[in-house]
Amino acid sequence: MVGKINVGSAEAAPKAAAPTGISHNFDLKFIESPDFKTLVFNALPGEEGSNPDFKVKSGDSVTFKVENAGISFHAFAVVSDVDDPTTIVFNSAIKSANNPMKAGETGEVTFIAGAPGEYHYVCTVPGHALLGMQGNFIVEP
Ligand SMILES: [Cu+2]
Repeated sequence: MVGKINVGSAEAAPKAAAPTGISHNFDLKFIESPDFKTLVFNALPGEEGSNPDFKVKSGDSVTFKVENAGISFHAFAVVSDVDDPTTIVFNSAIKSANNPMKAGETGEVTFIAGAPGEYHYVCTVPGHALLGMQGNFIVEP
């Protein structure tokens, strides 16, 4: 086998831009399918508005307003690894898996989008992102 190993001078990791002064307001609702097998944001899969993509620029101010319109407990954050709800970035959490939002509660968080990359917003209660409570949060340079 022939391979190539790159050593040193790797591309620098992306860095956060300076604040841009631009603000975004995003609204989300936690909802559940009647059989509770599907947990999503805003609308069931295939319906309009289900798990929307959000795209911002590094340095933008982002506010998420989130409503727990379900019957279960939920919590919110932007994460770097969609399979690991503990990989929270940008101080973006609303409540937590240990202290989640109850049914009918609302919450909001404002943060500055950091280093460019492809992130995900999820429910941070273990297992909920895997059942569908996840969407793309893209930070552009
Ligand atoms: Cu949840």
